[in-house]
Amino acid sequence: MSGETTDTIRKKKIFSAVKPTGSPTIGSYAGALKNWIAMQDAYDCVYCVADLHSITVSLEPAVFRKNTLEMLAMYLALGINPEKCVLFLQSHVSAHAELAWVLNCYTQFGEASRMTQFKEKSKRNPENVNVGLFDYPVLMAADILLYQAETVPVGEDQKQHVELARNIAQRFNNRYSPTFVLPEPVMPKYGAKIYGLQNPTAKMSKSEENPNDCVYLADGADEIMRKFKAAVTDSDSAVKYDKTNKPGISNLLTVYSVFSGESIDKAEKEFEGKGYADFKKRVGEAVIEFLKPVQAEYKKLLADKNYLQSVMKSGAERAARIARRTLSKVYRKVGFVPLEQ
Ligand code: AQP
Repeated sequence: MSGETTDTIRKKKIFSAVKPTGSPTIGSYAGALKNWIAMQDAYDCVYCVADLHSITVSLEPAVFRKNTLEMLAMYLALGINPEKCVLFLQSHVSAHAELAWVLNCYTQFGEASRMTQFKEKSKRNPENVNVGLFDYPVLMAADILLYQAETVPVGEDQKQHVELARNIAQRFNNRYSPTFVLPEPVMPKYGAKIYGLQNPTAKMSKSEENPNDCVYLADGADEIMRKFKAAVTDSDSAVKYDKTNKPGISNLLTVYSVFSGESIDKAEKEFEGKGYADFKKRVGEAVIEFLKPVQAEYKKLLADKNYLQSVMKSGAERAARIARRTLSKVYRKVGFVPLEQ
């Protein structure tokens, strides 16, 4: 059933999104998308392509449009089913921007300034520290709260933002009366933070400048293998999970576990006595095997513009209906004068 389910046993609601600032990575899959797919049956899911969030960095319009459609096609190819969940583009539902403005007025400058991602991104890109970047977590709070999501599947880097959304919701509820459900972040056991292949102490990011640091879900098999073979490890030879002393190998073990479905303990046993070269090759193969059918489906979907349009249209209509209900409630509570119909 959809986001508007009336099942007698009410399913918990979840919301999540990925921004199309580039092609999705194995990190986005491990931290968020894998959970999205797993949660589709048991939860009432609302998923979106967070295009509004993307313009905090400067993007070429044609490239941005392409990224957005590719992201949608990748969601579908991975198995996000628009019959089971509400799937849409964020910019197609104006309530996101509208609620974000209201929530800005219930967010303290100090608490927004403490957001780690804002601090890190401002440092990395000092020539474009725009207000949108600062306000990003408030828009994310609006995304989540509009759908009354109880659970938000995210990677580790977004946990702080979900906690901020919860604080804003609580503040609003205390000021008026219960309006928003208080959301909780949920992270996967393995893969909540996948690190770069060249720098295994920093998060793998789709906008990373070094293309060898990052494996994209749309990368070809040869490219994937080349990147894994070149992954930074250490001078030891034991395939053991030890984040402090062996960050590269620990990261590769995590990737292997996410894509092969094997636990890290079992993987350690599997690679006992084998060298790093063998291990890296197996990690590459596991990712390639997993992605083969996904990429075939992705290519088909990308070529079917009419289908993508129909998914976007019905998703936007369904999302807007749910979002409008929450926004109307908020406007009423704040004291805006309603326009009589
Ligand atoms: N490396 C990662 N490991 C685990 N989870 C990750 N996520 C992203 N990278 C990793 C999770 O994927 C979801 C969507 O993220 P996003 O694209 O909306 O934002 P982000 O976290 O800022 O992703 P990037 O790749 O780092 O984007 P850029 O480079 O554009 O800033 C989130 O749940 C995130 O935790």
